[in-house]
Amino acid sequence: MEAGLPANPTLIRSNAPRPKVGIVHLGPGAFFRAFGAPFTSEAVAQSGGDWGILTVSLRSPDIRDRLKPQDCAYTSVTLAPDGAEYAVVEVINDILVAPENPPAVLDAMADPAVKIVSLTITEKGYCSNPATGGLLLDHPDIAHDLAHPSTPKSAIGYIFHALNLRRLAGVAPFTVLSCDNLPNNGPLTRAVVLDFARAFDTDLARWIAINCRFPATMVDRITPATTQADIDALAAAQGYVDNACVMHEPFRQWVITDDFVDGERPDWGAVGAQLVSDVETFELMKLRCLNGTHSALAYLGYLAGHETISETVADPDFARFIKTLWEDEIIPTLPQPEGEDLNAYAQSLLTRYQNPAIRHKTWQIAMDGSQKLPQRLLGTIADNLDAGRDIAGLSLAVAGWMRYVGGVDEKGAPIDVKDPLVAQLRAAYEGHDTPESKVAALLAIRDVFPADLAKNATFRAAVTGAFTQLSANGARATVQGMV
Ligand code: CS2
Repeated sequence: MEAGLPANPTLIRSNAPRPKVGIVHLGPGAFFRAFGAPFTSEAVAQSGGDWGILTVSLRSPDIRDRLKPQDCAYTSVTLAPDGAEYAVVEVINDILVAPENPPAVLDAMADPAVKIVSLTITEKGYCSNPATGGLLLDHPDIAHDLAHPSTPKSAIGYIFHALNLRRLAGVAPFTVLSCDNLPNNGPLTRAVVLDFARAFDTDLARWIAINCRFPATMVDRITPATTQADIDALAAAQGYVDNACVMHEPFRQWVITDDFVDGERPDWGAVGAQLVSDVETFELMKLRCLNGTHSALAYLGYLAGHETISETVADPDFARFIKTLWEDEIIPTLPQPEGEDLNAYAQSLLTRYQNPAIRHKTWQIAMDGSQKLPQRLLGTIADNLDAGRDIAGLSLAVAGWMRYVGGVDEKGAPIDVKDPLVAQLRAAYEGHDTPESKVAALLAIRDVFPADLAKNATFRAAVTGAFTQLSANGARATVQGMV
């Protein structure tokens, strides 16, 4: 090494020509950098097109501060059980931090060259009622955005006001592409944008309803949050520091409804995305099989003292538990997605969970449970109740969530519960003494549990029974008892 040079220089972007910006992406977190951005970068390499990405952080400057010094290049690290592969992704042209200059973000979204606004803003970013999907008009950010067209805060406010600017300028709308784990994420996004629009200007609502497109997607790649240890490991392996690197599993699957404004989109199909006419069956399969068992493992695994998913499923009782969930309670509720074998799909999920190179924390997946439970567990339970099928395992997962949001683990240590409803959940839990009354208070939260389900006697009994056992015997023994 030459004297004076740092041991590990920072990643430097190549001089490759940059496609012009055609996509504005809201939410530059690890999942987007591990999934949508590489797909787009590969599609451009394969088929060309002006599909450079301008990404926007709606809240914190952290990712901008990591990406900008590297000219928005970063490393996507594929972690297989037998080793890692590294690819530098250079498809992000710039990154903005919305609260620093909201009008600049609106201008970028209103640019006629932008054809797609894509989103990875997590479930809570839609400001919708998790149980019903409708826009929360009294959400503070939504109330703010209805009153302040040029300085929005929420993704929905940005989308609406940018569409307004485009209509005023006589420019066609962009396609809004939701890439979050919500059922029917396209129609859901359309519904909340239209709820917002109707509260602002019904004429504009009509224009959006007719001209804008909101394709649904199913997105899948396990991507734990990047840690400093990951950054250090990359530096040791590759000889450069990349503060914006992302770690993910080899598997990826993207199913998209092929419904874009003027048909304009990158050639994602050329690099493995499935462009279909109906995403719903794929989305249900993924939300219920993967995210449903992920949440079950997150709450019960955390309570049992497991730090990661791979650690949790290394415990044979937990592995058996989720296999039973798939076989008896999840797969029987699913319609058949074209070209998928549901039993093989579930089997491959277990293999993916077992990947020891992926350190996906139970605590990370446990986050925002109030926003996740309805589509991951409760819909499946409701379908089973209608069909007279078993709900014991899924009810144990719901009871695990209830114990978890109580905020104290099985050793008496506090749990750092992250959830937009944390205060309400904690109050329901702490305001009651017996398992029955705690469960009843949590079931009464209408943002999470639809009234019909909460009133169902079979469901109430199953959750109360599971919660009582969890409180008395702990998660390990309860899971063991169930299998
Ligand atoms: C996880 C998902 O954090 C979570 O809630 O269940 O992020 C999951 O890893 C992805 O949906 C996999 O595609």
